[in-house]
Amino acid sequence: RHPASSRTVRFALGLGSNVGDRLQHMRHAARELGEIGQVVAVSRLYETEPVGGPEQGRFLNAVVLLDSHLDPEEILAEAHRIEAARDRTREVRWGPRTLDIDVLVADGATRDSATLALPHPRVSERRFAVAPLAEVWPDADVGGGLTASAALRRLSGQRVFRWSGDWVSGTPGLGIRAKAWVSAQLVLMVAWLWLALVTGSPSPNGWVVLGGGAVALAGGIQGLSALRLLGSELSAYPQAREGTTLIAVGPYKLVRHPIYGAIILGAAGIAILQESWIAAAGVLPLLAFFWAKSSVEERSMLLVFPDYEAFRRQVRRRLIPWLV
Ligand code: PH2
Ligand code: MG
Ligand code: MG
Repeated sequence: RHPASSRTVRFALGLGSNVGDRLQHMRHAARELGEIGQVVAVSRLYETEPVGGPEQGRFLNAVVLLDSHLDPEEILAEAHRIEAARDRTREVRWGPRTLDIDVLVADGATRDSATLALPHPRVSERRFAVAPLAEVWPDADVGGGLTASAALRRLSGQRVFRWSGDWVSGTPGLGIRAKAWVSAQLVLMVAWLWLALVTGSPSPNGWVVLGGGAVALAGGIQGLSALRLLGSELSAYPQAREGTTLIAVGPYKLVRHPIYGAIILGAAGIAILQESWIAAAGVLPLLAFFWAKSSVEERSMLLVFPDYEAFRRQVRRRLIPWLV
């Protein structure tokens, strides 16, 4: 089917899914595309707000770069075949779909027929397509004299959230960035503790001891009960350990990241006990840090735990029950 003499063309294929097990549909597409050519790059996964069409759920989007001997029409036919295998139906234009595979760009080839237009006529206006495209092929010609990265810079609005990890193999690894998060956390916590120790001038006062003690105790209970549940699944990195399960009992019924919340509560309790306004103000950067870390962490959890999305909807608070 692939005569050795014919030259290969690089294709950028846009993948999208917003119905059913979105991640599995996307994985299926990436694997099947490997059967019709050489996959040379796969973008990260983007969770994106729907653009156009009826009210519908968020999409997962990604771009696969494929080197293939097939011509654009044949690639399109293969894409439709792969979509059909995931029970893709075509009822509403721009409506919800299990799997959508669009030919976005074919290197050096243009088309302008009713069934195939290349570059894809709307790719440069759609962040959900051009953001993953710019990641793997920044110089791709998206039409209108624009490269993918130039088109991305011109776009505003349209919210897209990039997930971390290798979504094709299901490896949640953040690589070196995971270690950077842990190092930053250590530095921040040590700096805060030093601040609390040098700025405190506690005079034993019943109310202060009671208030600070209660906050610290709440943090202690929340943190220890979460640690007990996690056991050996505990990891300082903002990603799940391999082979772990999603825990949704105990403190995890109230907050999604009870251990981070416990650190915040503990710090607030110590600041009160130390009667230090400076240490109390220093809790804010700690809070901001754990807010950001848990946000990165959740995008990695979404990759490995299919139930994480429902868990997130159910457990609204992130760090401290009834508060944040
Ligand atoms: N696809 C559409 C219509 N709208 N919105 C997002 N975020 N992602 C898509 O893939 C998408 C869309 C039609 O194919
Ligand atoms: Mg589409
Ligand atoms: Mg399509």
